[in-house]
Amino acid sequence: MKVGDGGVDSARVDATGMRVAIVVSRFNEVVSQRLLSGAMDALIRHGAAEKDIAVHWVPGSFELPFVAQEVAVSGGADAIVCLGAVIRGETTHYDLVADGAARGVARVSLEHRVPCGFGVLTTETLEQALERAGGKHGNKGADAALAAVETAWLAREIRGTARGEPGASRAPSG
Ligand code: INI
Repeated sequence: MKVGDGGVDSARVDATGMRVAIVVSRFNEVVSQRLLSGAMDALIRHGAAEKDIAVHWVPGSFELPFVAQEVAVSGGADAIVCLGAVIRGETTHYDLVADGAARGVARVSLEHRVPCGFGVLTTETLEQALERAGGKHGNKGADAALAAVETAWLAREIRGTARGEPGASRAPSG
């Protein structure tokens, strides 16, 4: 098993033929644009076709769950990736936005049975966020994308709809 920094078993991550929706927050765009690039790169490196990746921009992280829900209800995605950056300011708004995004995305995932990768950074400073968006702490957008794809495969296996590899019948290569 090859497990990367993001906890993903890379031997299980095959995005070939998978329809992925990325919902990304425009707030702190300098960070979220890098998370988006990381997610796109990772998906394409693991076999996704660009035409099968839909990107939906939303105003802020608080809006991520609603649009993720719309995608889930439409049935248009096998996996959803939510990206954003919530950076602590001087008010408690930070906690409300971060909490709303996390709980909302989790709820969409469970209620609609669509794996949702959670790539929303919650940091004290912009610098810490950039370090996690392609800097010295990796790219959490890429990690969230691969986590969603791995989880989508797991769901296919459990539901018995896997069409071959990677799947239960496939020996991990690493
Ligand atoms: N949205 C973010 O994505 N990150 C933040 O850091 C942030 N802060 O700090 O306020 C933020 N706020 C906007 C929020 O997500 C909503 O868009 C807004 O409240 C309108 O609903």
